[in-house]
Amino acid sequence: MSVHEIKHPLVQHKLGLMRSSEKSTRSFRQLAAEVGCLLTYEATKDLELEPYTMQGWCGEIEAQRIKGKKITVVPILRAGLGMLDGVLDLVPSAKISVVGLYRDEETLEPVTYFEKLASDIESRMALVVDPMLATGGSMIATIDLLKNAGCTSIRALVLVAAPEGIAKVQAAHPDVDIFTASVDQKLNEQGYIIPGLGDAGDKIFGTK
Ligand code: U5P
Repeated sequence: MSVHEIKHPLVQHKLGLMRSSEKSTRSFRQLAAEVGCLLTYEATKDLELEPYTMQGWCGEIEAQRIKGKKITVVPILRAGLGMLDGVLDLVPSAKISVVGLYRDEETLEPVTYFEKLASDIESRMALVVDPMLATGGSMIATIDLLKNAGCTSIRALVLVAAPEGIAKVQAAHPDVDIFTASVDQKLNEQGYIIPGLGDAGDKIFGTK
């Protein structure tokens, strides 16, 4: 497994804007979708293609299309919804598998309260989206759930990741690649990423 820290200037510029304590809900939400879109571009660059023929303007031509079943995007409720529109901008016919987890504020352990997965999950690539990979608990629980349902191809897309969370996901699921705009310094005692973005869910939904 590997961690892909996307150094593209657009990604770094947009992430920098998101870190400002001055950002409005509207602007933070828009940037979360935009960075989500750019991470999707990177995370899908090795999708397998297959040739097919069709009628073009000058007769029969050969073109390429993505092979296999459509991707499923897996937003982890609720913050993951903030990246969903950006991902769908690039893969508009993806199926959406929603997973609801909350973090127990005492134990920091994830608790599943909602799960509705796309059909034929075993033959789809899953792009799990959550703005923050902090302790890694939510991501590991979601990957566990997807694997239990038969999914074998999983990638994680997170705006910001903490080294502690990356190490945990790597240990639990070495086959899952992580795509992120930044590997930040560390977690604080409350499980927040430093410098991070603060509470991404609150910022996306304007609940603070
Ligand atoms: N979270 C934040 N900001 C942080 C750390 C965590 O918003 O600095 C939230 C995210 O909403 C994410 C969840 O969904 O906690 C991930 O936490 P964890 O399970 O990786 O610890």
